[in-house]
Amino acid sequence: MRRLLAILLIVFEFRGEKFFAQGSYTIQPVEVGLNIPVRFAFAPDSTGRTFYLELQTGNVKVIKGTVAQNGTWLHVDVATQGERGLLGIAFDPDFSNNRYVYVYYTAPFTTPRNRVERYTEVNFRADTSSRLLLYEQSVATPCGVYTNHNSGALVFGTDRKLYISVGENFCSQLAEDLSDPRGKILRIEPNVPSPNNAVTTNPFYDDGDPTTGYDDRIFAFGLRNSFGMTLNSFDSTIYATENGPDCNDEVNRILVGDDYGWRPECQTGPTHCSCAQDSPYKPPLWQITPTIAPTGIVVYHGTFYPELDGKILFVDYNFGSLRAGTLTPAKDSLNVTIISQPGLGSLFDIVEGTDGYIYFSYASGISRLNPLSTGVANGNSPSTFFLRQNYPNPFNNSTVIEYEIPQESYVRIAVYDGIGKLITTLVDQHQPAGVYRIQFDAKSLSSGVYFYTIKAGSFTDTKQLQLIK
Ligand SMILES: [Ca+2]
Ligand SMILES: [Ca+2]
Repeated sequence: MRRLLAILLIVFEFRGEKFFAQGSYTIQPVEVGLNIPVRFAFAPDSTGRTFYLELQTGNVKVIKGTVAQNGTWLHVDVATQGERGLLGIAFDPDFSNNRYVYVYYTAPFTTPRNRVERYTEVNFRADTSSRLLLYEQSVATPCGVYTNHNSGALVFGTDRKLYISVGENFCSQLAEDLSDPRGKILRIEPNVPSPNNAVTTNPFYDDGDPTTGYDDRIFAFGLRNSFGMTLNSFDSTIYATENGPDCNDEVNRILVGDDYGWRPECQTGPTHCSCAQDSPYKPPLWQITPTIAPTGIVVYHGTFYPELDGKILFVDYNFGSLRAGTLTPAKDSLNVTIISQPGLGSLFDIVEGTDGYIYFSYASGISRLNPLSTGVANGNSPSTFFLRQNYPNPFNNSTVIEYEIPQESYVRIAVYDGIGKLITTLVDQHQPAGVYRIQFDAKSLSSGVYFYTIKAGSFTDTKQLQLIK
């Protein structure tokens, strides 16, 4: 009964959250039949490759466009118990020249070790002879040996240093212990081998040796398991998800030297959930109880989803939801709503593709969030309603339609064929004043004359477009 009550409580809390009002996103499968792609990343070069990590096989694999490539880019032997495995990937900021790729995984010793290694790509595979060990830490703790809370996120800062999220291996006392790297976000020099590769300006840097005095590699501390971490290129700051026990999951803005408050009294006991996570500790931007187990996180800066521009997007394991958070101007709080419930089970990672689309991974695949409409063309506030002639016109496959609305309006744009039959609805939502540009994809239509109509408030207009195949 107690268990049932707990489940009901979770459902109630979940239903109590607000969904976005302006329509719902559709989901487009990109790759299916994968084996727990726990994280993925787009190669920052012109090859159009997506790298993904198979959590439990230790394989790094590559998709080119939407075609899975044969073989593996890299294989590392991994421990697979609990949350162990292949956990993190990052490309060097100068990847197109130096071909460096970084991975985080649990190596299978008698007592396993979490590691960060760098590999150089040669002929589109990792050259295993190029291996450089950057971080290595046994999972043994003063509390015992546990299989969870390995974190494993890797991110480059705008300072071109490598940031590593390391969980406390289920030993809460380590998170506040400045002589241990666990329960921390570390910052290291990406080209110097382990262990004396701390950045000399780190807040607890003393002698450069992590085993004496402070662990010089610590950038921020007081964390339990910050599974997801991302660099927001607009404010040069790192944002991370944080997993509480049965309560107090968080999103944090990670600043140098800050203490995020995870400690033993928050772990168990009747009052553990009321254990303060705010001042004097660094308060979370957002927190939620009961646990959703937040995983991947990204700050969106593309144009395909104007309603999400600048928002912090994150996904979760327990409910498989995509959430979007809006930062307050002071950047001290996040207003979060669920924007999509794909129904694909647990979600692991969310990434903005080099093409500007939002992608996410689940236990057996990677999918794309389809835009509601495409981007606001510019920041000007138009003075009248206006529907422009599409361009190019005539067109082959795809054309762009631009329109202007001088005030917030309910906008509907639809395409009809020559006899007035509805072909598709391109926009159907409330939109703020602005200049908008949407793409009309006509790959599945045959050549001919079509019409597109806008209805915005009391304004209507129709124009003709010509498809030539
Ligand atoms: Ca030291
Ligand atoms: Ca906290």
